[in-house]
Amino acid sequence: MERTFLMVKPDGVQRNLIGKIVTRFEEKGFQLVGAKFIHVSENIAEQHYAEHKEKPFFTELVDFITSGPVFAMVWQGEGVIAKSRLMMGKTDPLEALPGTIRGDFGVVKHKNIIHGSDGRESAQREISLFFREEEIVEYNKLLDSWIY
Ligand code: DGI
Repeated sequence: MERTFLMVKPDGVQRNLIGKIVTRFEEKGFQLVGAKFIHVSENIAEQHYAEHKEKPFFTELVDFITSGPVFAMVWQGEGVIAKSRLMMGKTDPLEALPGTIRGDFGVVKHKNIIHGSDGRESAQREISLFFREEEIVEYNKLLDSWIY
């Protein structure tokens, strides 16, 4: 089953949005298979944002994601990578549609509440950057027979 990496960023944590965000993905029918509340180290932050290394806002990105605790998660489900990107909304919260997480809760690009992998390759890379294999929990949910 497909998996993705989602993370409530420091602004989402400070604004008490962890519960609401988790609820959206639970209610959609996706399954939480990994979670941890952590302070991201500078080293992990730089690896996580490696594709933005040349961008002028790279230092800002690393400073922000290391500025406070984050809630890192692995979610599983059919089409979870693309669907969670839709549920997050566009990068710029002012462009993100109402009903999306960024559209409902964010205002500026550099404080956009949530991160989510943008494809299969990045999902795999990000999951293994933040989680060890044994930290991913495999389990059956009875409800799945009413979702699939
Ligand atoms: O995958 P996304 O998070 O939607 O967006 P992305 O991979 O293009 O950018 C990663 C993060 O970088 C994004 O969530 C917010 C931040 N960002 C993107 N563009 C800018 C930016 N931050 C600043 N300060 N300025 C930008 O232009």
